[in-house]
Amino acid sequence: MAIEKTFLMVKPDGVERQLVGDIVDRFERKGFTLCEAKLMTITEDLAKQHYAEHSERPFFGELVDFITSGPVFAMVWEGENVISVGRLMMGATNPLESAPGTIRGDYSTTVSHNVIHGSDSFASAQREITLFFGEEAL
Ligand code: RTP
Ligand code: MG
Repeated sequence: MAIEKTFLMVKPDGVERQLVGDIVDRFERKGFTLCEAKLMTITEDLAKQHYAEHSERPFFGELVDFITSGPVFAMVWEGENVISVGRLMMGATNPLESAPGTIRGDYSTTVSHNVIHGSDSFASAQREITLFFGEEAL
């Protein structure tokens, strides 16, 4: 049994559309445990660090502008295989592949405004939890 932690974040479009409660509810009903949460506005510097792996991609500027455009709801969740199961619950990045029943599949039609972020690996989870909540949240 792999009990692990992941970093999840409702993006500015999801906060604006008042989807925070629904998203928290989905993860609680699944059986995961909320460990940390805060409503915050991401600085340009934090956005660039968070999405550093995409810094050479053509959409990087738009991505940083979007994620800093309004408050996000940052969270740490714990549970069995929560990193990969959380990604399944989010749905695919490509809106043509995000299935109904997933968060993106239910609430988003575009790749840019896609409601939620989730760590994509153990290493990403460790890095992102530390970046947003400090090492003590690991
Ligand atoms: P995220 O990091 O936000 O959880 O999303 P993800 O893992 O599903 O996707 P990733 O490949 O990490 O991309 C990060 C975010 O960049 C935007 N994106 N735009 N225009 C494009 O082709 C494109 N590709 C990716 C998306 O908003 C994606 O969530
Ligand atoms: Mg990603």
